[in-house]
Amino acid sequence: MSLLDRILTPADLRNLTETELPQVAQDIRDRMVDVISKVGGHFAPGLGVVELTVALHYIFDTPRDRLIWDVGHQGYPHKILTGRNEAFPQIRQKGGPSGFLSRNESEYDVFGAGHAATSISAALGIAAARDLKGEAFEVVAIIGDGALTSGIAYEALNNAGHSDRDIIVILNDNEMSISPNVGAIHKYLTRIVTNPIYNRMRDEVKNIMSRTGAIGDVMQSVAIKMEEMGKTLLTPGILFEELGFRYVGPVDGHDLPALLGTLRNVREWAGPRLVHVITKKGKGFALAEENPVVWHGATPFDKISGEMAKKKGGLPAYTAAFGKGLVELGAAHPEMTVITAAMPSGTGTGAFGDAYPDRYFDVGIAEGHGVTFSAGLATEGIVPVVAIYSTFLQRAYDSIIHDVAIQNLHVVFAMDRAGLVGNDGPTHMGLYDIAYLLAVPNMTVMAPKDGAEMLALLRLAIERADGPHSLRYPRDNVPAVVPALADIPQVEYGTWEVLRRGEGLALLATGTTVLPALEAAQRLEAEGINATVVNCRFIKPIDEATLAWVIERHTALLTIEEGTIVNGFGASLTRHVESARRQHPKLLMDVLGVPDRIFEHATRSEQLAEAGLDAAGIAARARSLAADGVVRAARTA
Ligand SMILES: Cc1ncc(C[n+]2csc(CCOP(=O)(O)OP(=O)(O)O)c2C)c(N)n1
Ligand SMILES: [Mg+2]
Repeated sequence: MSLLDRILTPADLRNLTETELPQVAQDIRDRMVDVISKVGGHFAPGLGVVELTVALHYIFDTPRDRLIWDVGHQGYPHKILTGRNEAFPQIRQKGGPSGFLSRNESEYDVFGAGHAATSISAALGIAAARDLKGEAFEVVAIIGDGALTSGIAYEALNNAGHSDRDIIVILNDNEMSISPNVGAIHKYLTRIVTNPIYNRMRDEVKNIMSRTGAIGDVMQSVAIKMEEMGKTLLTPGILFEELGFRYVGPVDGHDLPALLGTLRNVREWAGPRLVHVITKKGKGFALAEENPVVWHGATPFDKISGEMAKKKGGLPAYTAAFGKGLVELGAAHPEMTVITAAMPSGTGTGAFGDAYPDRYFDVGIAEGHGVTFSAGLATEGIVPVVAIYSTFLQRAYDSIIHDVAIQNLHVVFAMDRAGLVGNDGPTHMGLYDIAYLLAVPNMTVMAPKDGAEMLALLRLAIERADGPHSLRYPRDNVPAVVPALADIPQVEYGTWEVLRRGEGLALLATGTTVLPALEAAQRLEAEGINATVVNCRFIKPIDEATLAWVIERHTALLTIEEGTIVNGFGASLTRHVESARRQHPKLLMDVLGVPDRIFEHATRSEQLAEAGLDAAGIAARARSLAADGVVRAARTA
């Protein structure tokens, strides 16, 4: 039995001696390598915080003391130590532990996460609640250097430093976001860590302080002055000190005795405290240490060779097809730029950055800033393509309305991971963008049915210099080979595409649901239902001429979308259909989309089936609409 096997809760960990803790850390690493090599998941982030996690649960009295992990992708060691080691092999799979933190899952997951930079705000709220209730426990936020590129973290530091509340922030600095970290704060942190002068001179000031104790008052007051000066000039964390935090560090995050000693001290202090911990992303797995970008998240891999499982099927991901298309478009359009919010690899835009470094901007985990920055570019006639996942673009909603739409600026929004996202679960779902973008005046909202159409719509959005445009595509492989851009036909603005002409029933499908709708129509044909299928690639504006034809020629309409059923394509089309109802009083309409509830992690196909958005689900819904008799009656009329 390993030491880890004996730890069912952190209380068991706290019963061990300090000298046993390095072995616990080793056991956790072995467990992580073992499980993630089989099932995949976030890898390098967790490996980097093994000692930190052990030390935190050892020194703090969890769950009474509250640990609030930022993002949660580094939370695997925390899960292993807090009662979820046995279930760990089911991580990110249906019914297993979530890949992030979730309050439903464990009392040790104090605050759910998935998006970056919420930890300090949440911790401050918890500390304020504690003080209101007159309780006593420690509140500890653990935030990465990448998350510290997000404005929310500064709003929280600003508020917390001023508040004087008891709150501890652990800055887990591994000099990496998913990609190498960016920005001035990142440079500042690096200077703290790498500049030996800072550290040496601080030690000397301390030395003088301790010696003068024996020499006398005069020298002491001189020394205090020196310390003040020294603090201003030399204290490495002066930025945090000036914000009202007591700064401690840098501390080696893989040196357990150093971590334990520091945390033990810091725990005793009061007020806002920040501990700067230096870690190595991927620590303990050589390949992940060498290439933490690739090993940020891993697919199943061979433990020895490190070879990751290749994708089946041969067709590229939408992400890759998009990245390739961007490079082709960049050659034809020197005015075009690409903006990423810390996701060069996730969005596939890194290739554009390699080809045109001057026209590529990584703004950090700062989606709101990225959008307003793009609006600035657009005012000068530069064309920004803002590539942000559907879920993260939620962070930029005011910038979209206030900075882009009201000024009707030509900004192109490319949203990867739109729709059901699979194993990342509820925090990463791209289910809301249709609803939130439809509400924005001037915004063109587009959803391609496949990779070729994605590039055609992207080209259209770049060339059509008239206001904001958005397009959404899924976390999936393209359904068919994507030709070179020159061989992809132009799409005329605002037009739908009638893919199949039937009678009675019309399936009005958008984006990823178009091909499954076609398949559903084929299934229905065998049952005597001959459905029309329309590719509604423009969700806004709608193709009024084609819609009029559909209403004229059919008696039942079913809209289909891979987005929340609330205020989506179907809901917006209802308005148009209702105004035609006076001429067509018997027109039936039904709306199919993702039900209005939280979807937990599972594979994307499991989620599509659950939402009734695969071919079988679409056929079932269409069948029941047809069964209302109207369609058959129309067919025989
Ligand atoms: C708002 C938001 N944008 C983007 C992401 C995607 N993302 C997940 S982890 C990460 C990097 C975080 O870096 P850091 O906080 O330093 O953690 P590390 O992986 O280095 O431990 C990014 C960009 C996110 N989770 N949330
Ligand atoms: Mg980092």
